[in-house]
Amino acid sequence: MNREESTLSELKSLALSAGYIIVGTLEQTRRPDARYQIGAGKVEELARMVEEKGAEKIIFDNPLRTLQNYNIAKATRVEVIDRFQLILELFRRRATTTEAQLQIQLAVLQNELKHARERVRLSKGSEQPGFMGLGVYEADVYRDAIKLQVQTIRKKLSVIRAKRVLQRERRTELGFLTISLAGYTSAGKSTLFNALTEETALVDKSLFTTLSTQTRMVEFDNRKFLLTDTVGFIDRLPISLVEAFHSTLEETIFSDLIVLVVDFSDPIELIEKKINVCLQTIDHLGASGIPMITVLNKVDLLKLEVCKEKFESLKGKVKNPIILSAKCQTNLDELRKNILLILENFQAAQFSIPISSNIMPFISWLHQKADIHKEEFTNNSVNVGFEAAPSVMEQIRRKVQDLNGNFQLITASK
Ligand SMILES: Nc1nc2c(ncn2[C@@H]2O[C@H](COP(=O)(O)OP(=O)(O)OP(=O)(O)O)[C@@H](O)[C@H]2O)c(=O)[nH]1
Ligand SMILES: [Mg+2]
Repeated sequence: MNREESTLSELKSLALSAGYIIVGTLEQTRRPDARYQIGAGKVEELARMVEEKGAEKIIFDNPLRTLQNYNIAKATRVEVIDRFQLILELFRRRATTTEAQLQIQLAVLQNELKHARERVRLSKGSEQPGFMGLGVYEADVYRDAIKLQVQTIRKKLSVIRAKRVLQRERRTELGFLTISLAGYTSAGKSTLFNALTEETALVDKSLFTTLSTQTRMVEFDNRKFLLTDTVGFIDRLPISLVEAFHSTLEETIFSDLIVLVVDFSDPIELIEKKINVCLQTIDHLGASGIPMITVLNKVDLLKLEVCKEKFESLKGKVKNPIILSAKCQTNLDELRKNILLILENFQAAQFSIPISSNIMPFISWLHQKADIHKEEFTNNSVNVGFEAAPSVMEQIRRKVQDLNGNFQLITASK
């Protein structure tokens, strides 16, 4: 499967997940045309195809500029959207929580703001599908109206976010270590979440089934942990959507262990591509220092030989790989054992450092690397109690020393 095939097949899955019926596909490999994105001859072919098949919408894999969108709609007489708009539509359909709904509205409005001026200009006196109704606005009035809505949504989101931070702090105070399931959309995160928690989170073959996080207690070997199911990652997720979903995705940053779920039944090149997307997203969220286990899921779909071959080519490229099937619940014990191995190695420590201008960057860095149980600011010092993986403990000790603090290792974790 080459890059084009895999992106087109992903676009198809996205369209199906959003409820579309696909009546035809058209491909072209060339430098993007300024006017139509595709070539002028190809647009004619597209227009004929739309008419013959009775298509009601065209979905482009490449991002479209406003003018290109307008020109194609004019030539084909149907509405045109691109991959980003499709993802937004899909998210909008799926959003069930208030937070997810607000996050999507924010992403939609931010996108609209970017294109507002040109969309208003193009829609003056036009009856183009997708551009209708905007002609009554002056561009500035329209932009101001959107900006106001953005502000209102941001305010509402910050209230929800504060609640989420509070919940997280409570959980930390209780002293539970947290594990989050991360991974490409449809990798099987919710299926694994259900298998480990005996919950019934929604599982579906379509993309972006989960758009809000949920956390449950799990118990392995008499130790309790908190397990979080999260929203999936996807290639070329527009930055405005990542930003809008930041507080949901942020749950990943504040965990002690990331279980990266991978669909092992995909072709090997696609597996590697998706893993890269996930690692980049995790890095972008500031969570790359957190210990990781890589679950190679859906092994029930593979023959033993193929499984061995794929495992060989991934070995060394992924952290702590474990092959399993979340659906058939095979090899889950191996996963539990590995989770315990990593989390039981956590060590507890405390330090006290004199207040100086350098401590805030250090404290916010520490929040990403360690599980903080106590944080106390006095007149002239800050006292912190925390747990961290042995690999970061040494870094923390050195930084504390550099800041003229007192560092004390308490015990290996419970
Ligand atoms: N054969 C097989 N299918 C699986 C396995 N795990 C998950 N699936 C299927 O893969 C699809 C996606 O599963 P989900 O658990 O919804 O995936 P997700 O990662 O939570 O997806 P999003 O929430 O959409 O990001 C569903 O059709 C599951 O039944 C497995 O181990 N084997
Ligand atoms: Mg899910």
